[in-house]
Amino acid sequence: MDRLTRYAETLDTAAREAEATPQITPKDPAFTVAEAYEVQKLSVDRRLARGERRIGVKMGLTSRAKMQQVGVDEAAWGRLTDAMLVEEGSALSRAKYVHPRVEPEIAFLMKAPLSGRVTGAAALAAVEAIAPAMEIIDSRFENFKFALEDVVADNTSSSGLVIGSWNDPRSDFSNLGVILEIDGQVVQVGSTAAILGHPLRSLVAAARLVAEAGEQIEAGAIVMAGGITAAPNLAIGQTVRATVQDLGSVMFQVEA
Ligand code: OOG
Ligand code: MG
Repeated sequence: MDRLTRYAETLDTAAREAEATPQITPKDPAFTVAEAYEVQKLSVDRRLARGERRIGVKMGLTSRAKMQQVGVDEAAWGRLTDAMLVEEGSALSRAKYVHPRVEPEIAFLMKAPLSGRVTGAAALAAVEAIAPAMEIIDSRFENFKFALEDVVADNTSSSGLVIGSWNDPRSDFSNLGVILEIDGQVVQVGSTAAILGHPLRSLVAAARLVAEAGEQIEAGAIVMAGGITAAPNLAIGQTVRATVQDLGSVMFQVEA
C-alpha cells in the first residue's frame, strides 16, 4: 500500500471510530498540499464505496477568526457527503465525534454547475438559494492540532452540517450580523463580511479550487462558505443556535 493510501485509510478509520490519530507532517515533512488533497479524495472515496453520496463542497479557513484559531492562514476546501447532514432541530450524538466544535456559516444551494475562474456575478447567477447554517468540525488529529497539509488530508475537519431554511439569494448578504448561542447565551458574534469580505468570494474560490482537482460544483450541490467566528467546543446537553440577520436561524442539540 502506498503512503497516501495508508494515510487515507488511517484518517477514514479515525473518523469512523471517533479516535484521534497523530498528525502526518511531523513524521513526513515532505508531505505536500497536492498530496494532501489526493489523500482527502482517497479517504472520501472510501466513504462513497460504503454507500455515502457526495452532496457538495465546503470551504474552510475563509475568515481571519478561523485562521487565527487554528494557526493556518490559507483557505482550503473539503468534500461533503449525505452522511454528514444533521437535520435542523435534531440532536446529534457526542459519542460519534472525537472533539467536535461548531461554526456559524452560510450555505449556498447551486442551480447550475460552476467551475474554474469565474466572476462574482457568474457565481451568484449559479446560486438557487442561501441559508443560515452551522458546520460541525472534528479534527481527526490529536489535540485538534494540524498544519495545512494535515487538515487538507483530513477533509478540512468536516464532520457535520446543519442547514436552515433557504432564502432568495438576490438580496444583499455581504454584511449580515451573525450570532452563535449556546444554551441561550451569546458565545460568538460576527458578520458574513468576515468570509473573505463577502461570502460570494468563498464560492468563487471554491469554483477555482475544485477545478484544480478536476471537479466542478454540480447543480444541486451545497457549498458551505466557511466559519464566520472562532469555533467553540461542543458538550453533551448543549442547545446550539446560529442566527443570521434576515436569513433566519438554525439549531441542534448535543446528546450523549
Ligand atoms: C479546519 C476547518 C475550518 C472553516 O469553516 O473555517 C473550517 C478546522 O478549523 O478544523 O471548516
Ligand atoms: Mg467550516
